[in-house]
Amino acid sequence: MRYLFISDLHLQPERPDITRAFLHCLDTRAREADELYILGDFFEVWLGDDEQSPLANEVINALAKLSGTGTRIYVMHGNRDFLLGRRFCRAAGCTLLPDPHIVQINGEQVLLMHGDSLCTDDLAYMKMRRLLRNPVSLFVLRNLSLAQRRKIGRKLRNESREQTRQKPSDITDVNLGQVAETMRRHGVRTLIHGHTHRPAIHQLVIDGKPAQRIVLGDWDTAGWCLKVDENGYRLESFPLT
Ligand code: LP5
Repeated sequence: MRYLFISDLHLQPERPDITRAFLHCLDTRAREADELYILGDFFEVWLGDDEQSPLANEVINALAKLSGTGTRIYVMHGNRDFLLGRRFCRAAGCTLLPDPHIVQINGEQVLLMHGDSLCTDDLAYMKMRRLLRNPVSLFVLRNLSLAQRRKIGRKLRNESREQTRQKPSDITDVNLGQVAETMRRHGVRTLIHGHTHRPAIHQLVIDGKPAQRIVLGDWDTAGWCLKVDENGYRLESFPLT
């Protein structure tokens, strides 16, 4: 089996270069894979499946085309697109995964996450996450008008941009104790996540045994993907052109 993992593309009309690179990736790398996993922050901001846009339609059509060729597509929510829902997935031919989710790869249980829930030192973010992601808030948010969601979404992005600039970089990274505890709880030796925009393969020792944390890269100055096959894990970057 061949797997392809990507995350943090932040697709948006203002960055057609990223959309082009993604569509090219679907036609090449993803077509060679049996399964494609998109681990959150696929879109810069997703306000709900009722938001029609040329970009969303283009992406949905491209995913549906890929899924028609036999590649299974899985999508997980990120902190920017947690309102992405069933209507999108039905149209795009993909399956929405819970966060966290365990997948069997090469006979091993592998834990998949977006990664934001591991940033437990970022107390202001954790508070905001709890507030936005509880079932009552989600119900209320989904039932606001699109204009209201746009207004709140803009406010949150601006506030977040401002605050993130001022946070020390260790605060916005994962908490390593939380990583170990999460991997222990799920009984896994491999964790794949995005969110932090710090692509790397970290070799760990948890309870005296080897483990690894693979961090996917964000698509900004380059594109990033993780290829997995019977030979192991390869984190690759490529130009956006
Ligand atoms: O996204 P990124 O990586 O830049 O920053 C994240 C954290 N920020 C966020 C916010 C998102 O960027 C914007 C959310 C858009 C959601 C759109 C859909 C829902 C819209 C609602 C529709 C009704 O996730 C950032 C982390 C960073 O990752 C690293 O982990 O630090 O967290 C923050 O910056 C949070 C601030 O510290 C706290 C913000 C308080 C905001 C108060 C605004 C009040 C307005 C609310 C109105 C309801």
